Amino acid sequence: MNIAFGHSNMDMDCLGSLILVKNLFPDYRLVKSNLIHPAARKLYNIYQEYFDFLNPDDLRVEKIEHIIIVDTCVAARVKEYFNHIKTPPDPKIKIIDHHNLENCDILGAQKEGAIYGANVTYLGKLAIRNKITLLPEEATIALTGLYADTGRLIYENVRREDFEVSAYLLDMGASLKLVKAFLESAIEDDQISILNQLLLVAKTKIVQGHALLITYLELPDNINGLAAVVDKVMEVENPDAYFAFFFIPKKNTILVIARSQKAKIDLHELLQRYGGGGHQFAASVKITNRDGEEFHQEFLAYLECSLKPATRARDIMTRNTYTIQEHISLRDASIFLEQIDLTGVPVLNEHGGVSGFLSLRDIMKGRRASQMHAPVKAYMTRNVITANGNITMREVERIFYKHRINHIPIIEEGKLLGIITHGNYLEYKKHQGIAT
Ligand SMILES: [Mn+2]
Repeated sequence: MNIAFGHSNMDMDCLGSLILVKNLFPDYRLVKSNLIHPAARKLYNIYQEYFDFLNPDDLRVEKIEHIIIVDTCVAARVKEYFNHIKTPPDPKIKIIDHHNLENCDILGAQKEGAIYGANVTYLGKLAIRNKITLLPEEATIALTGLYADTGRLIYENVRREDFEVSAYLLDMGASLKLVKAFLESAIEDDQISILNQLLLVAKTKIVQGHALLITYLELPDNINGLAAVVDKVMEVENPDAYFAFFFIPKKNTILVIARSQKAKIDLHELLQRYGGGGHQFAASVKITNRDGEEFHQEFLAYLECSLKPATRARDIMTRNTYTIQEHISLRDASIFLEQIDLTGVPVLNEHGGVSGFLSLRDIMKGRRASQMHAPVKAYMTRNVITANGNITMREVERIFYKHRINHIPIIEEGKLLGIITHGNYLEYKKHQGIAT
């Protein structure tokens, strides 16, 4: 007999991969894990008949010849299956995984895969190549897995192949409405009550220029799905980072769940000090035998001294910015802007102070009025919105949005220090994280 399985605690990408294995390798039976990830339960419950799963227990009486393992290459994550497989004979093992296969510790296995956003993508590419036709239900299962692992095709791990396979799955009849329904974490009544309480007690604290959201809540008992509630609060409040403290006196435990969307706030690194961890943008830690309020205060003090300072306007601005004098003609100014390939420049008066801003839009006005000989002074925008080099990126964003401008001259002590363009801002944003 030949079998295929994914990792223990099967998630959506794992289920999506298995449904493709079933189509690609029809002489393999799928084996289910005894554990299904909470986020994947709805998908699993509705579609279980399409997998026709064996239980690990069923393997005891079988002679296993070939095994395909999907979505992991780590022995500890497939231990539950091997506990039920008789040896000898030693089965031939093939691993199909989208993680770094150098970390593989399953000995003697044949390995294949590629670093794509989802494991579904690698198998989907095989399905395209082999002209496999899927049932619409199977395509929906696979696309749910692909979307789950790629954050709906927006995480940093996404490759063009993820889009290609998404298109193939849509062609096979995948329903985006159903995919959306499976991805949305159903929030239960007790989670909604916690969500309301968190929003009520939430406080924003500026630490090293970062806007941190802090909540502290005492709970009578453990509640499932707190992480999903924290994600919702993050979505609503949109802070740079969020630290949620839950104190459960009955259990003598404190749970800290943290989310970040800034590269400078590395949560894994921050929470390691207390024995926690996770990822750069999502991490948690459980503390026992400490008073909740006391630990909460200690942790805030720890943040004050361990957070790296936020990026400021002066860190990302363009220095040595071009300027023009207010007395030159619009015609000369227009030629100058063309030469330096910019859409606007600060205008300086005879004392070297910024007296206005001249953009292509201002020049257009002069051109329409046949006033190209007029001095810049006559058509420039006065009352320029400027800022100090100390402002945070959040403030930069707010100024761009509120005043609908494309440039912010950065001025200190009356002197022009540099300028922030949309380009500078977008370059900064490109290197930040996506909070999930
Ligand atoms: Mn995966």
